[in-house]
Amino acid sequence: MSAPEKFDSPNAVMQYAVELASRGLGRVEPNPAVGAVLVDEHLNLLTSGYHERFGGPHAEVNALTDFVARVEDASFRQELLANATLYVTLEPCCHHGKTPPCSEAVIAAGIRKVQVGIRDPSPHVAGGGIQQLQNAGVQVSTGLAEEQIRELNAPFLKLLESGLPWVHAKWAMTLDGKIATRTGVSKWISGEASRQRVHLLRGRMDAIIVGAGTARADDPLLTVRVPGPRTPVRVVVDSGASLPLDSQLVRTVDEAPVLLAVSEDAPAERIEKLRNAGVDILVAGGTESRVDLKKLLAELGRRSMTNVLIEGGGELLGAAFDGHFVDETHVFVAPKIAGGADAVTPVGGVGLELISEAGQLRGQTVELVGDDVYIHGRLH
Ligand code: AOF
Ligand code: ZN
Repeated sequence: MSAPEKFDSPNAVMQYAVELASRGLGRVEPNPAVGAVLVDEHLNLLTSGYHERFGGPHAEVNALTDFVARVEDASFRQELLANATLYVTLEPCCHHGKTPPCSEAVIAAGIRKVQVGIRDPSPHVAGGGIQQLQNAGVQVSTGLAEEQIRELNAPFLKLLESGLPWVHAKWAMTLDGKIATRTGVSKWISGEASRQRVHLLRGRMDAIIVGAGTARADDPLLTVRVPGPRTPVRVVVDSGASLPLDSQLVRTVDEAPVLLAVSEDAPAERIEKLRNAGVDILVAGGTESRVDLKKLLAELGRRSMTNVLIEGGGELLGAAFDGHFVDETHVFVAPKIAGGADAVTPVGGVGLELISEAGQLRGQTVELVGDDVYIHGRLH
C-alpha cells in the first residue's frame, strides 16, 4: 500500500496505522508491532511511522522525526502540530526502556489530540501513558480498529498475559492425510515452493520445535535458508536425550543454537556429551519420563520468545493439540496419495471423542503454492 494523502474517516487513518505496524512483525518481538499516523483536521496525512525493530525508536518517535525532517520551518511545524491528531495503534509508553517515553515526546512536540487504538497492558505502561497525556492537557480517545490491533499483536498479548509463546503448528501431508509413507519416507511430500514458504515462516520464529523421532528419522537442519529477520533456536523434545552426536543439528550448533528438552530420567552421561558438544539442555520433566510441553513452552516464554513453530512429528503435534497449546496452523496439502493404514498422520496423541469438540480455524486462508494447497488459520 502506498501512503495515502488523505483519509475518508478516522477509522481509515487507524487502519493505515495498523498496516504500518504490521511491517514491523518479525523484527520487533518481544515488543508489540505499533504504527502511528499524524493527520490534520481534514484528515490529510502529515507524517507516519512504525516501530521497525526491537530496541529501535518507537512508532510515535519515528513519525515525529520524519515530520521534523520534512517540515523545516519550525513555526509552521508548530502550527501544524497544534492542530493535528496523532493516531497510534497502541497507548504511547510512559517508561524509560531502551528508548525514552513516547508520552513525553508527544507532549513536547505540542500535539493536542491523540487517538489510541488499544491500551498497552504491559505492567510498565498499563494506562500510565494515557494518564500522562491527559495530565498534560492532551485530549485522548481510545478504541479504533481494536480487533485488528489485537489480532496483529496476538502473540505479544498472549506472552504478556500467559507467559507462553504463540504456538504455530506446521505440517505437509498427502491428499490422503499422511506425513510419510508406510515405510517412513517423507522426502518430499510438499513441493519446492511450499518448502520455500516454510523457510519464510521459520525466519519469523523464535524457536522451531520437533520431536526426537523426527530428529532421528529426518536428521533435519531446521535452519532458515531464506534469510529472515530472526534466527530461531532449534528445539528438540527428547525425553531420553537420544539425539545423536553426529546429527546435523549437533554438528551445526554454531550456526543456530540447539536446545534439548529432556525428562528427569534422561541418562546423565548422554546429557554431558551433548552439553559438551554445545547443546543447551533443559530438564522439563512430566509424568512417565515424558517431557512436559507446558513446562517447555513456559521456559521459552521466560526467554521472551513470542512465536514458536512446532514442525512435527505426529506424536509431538498430537501432544500439542491434546494440550490445546496450538494457536495457529500452517498446512500444506500435496496432490499425492500415499495410502497405508499404518502410515503416520500429522496429529497423533489421544485426540478428541467428538467432532463438535474440535476448534474451528478462524480467519482461514487457502492459497495455491506451486502444486500444493496451503491452508492457514488461527485457533485462538
Ligand atoms: C510505544 N510505541 O512503538 C512501541 C511501544 O524497551 P523499549 O523502550 O523499546 O520499550 C518497549 C516497551 O514499549 C514494550 O514492552 C511496550 O510496552 C512498549 N511498546 N510503545 O509507545 C511503540 N513499540
Ligand atoms: Zn514508546
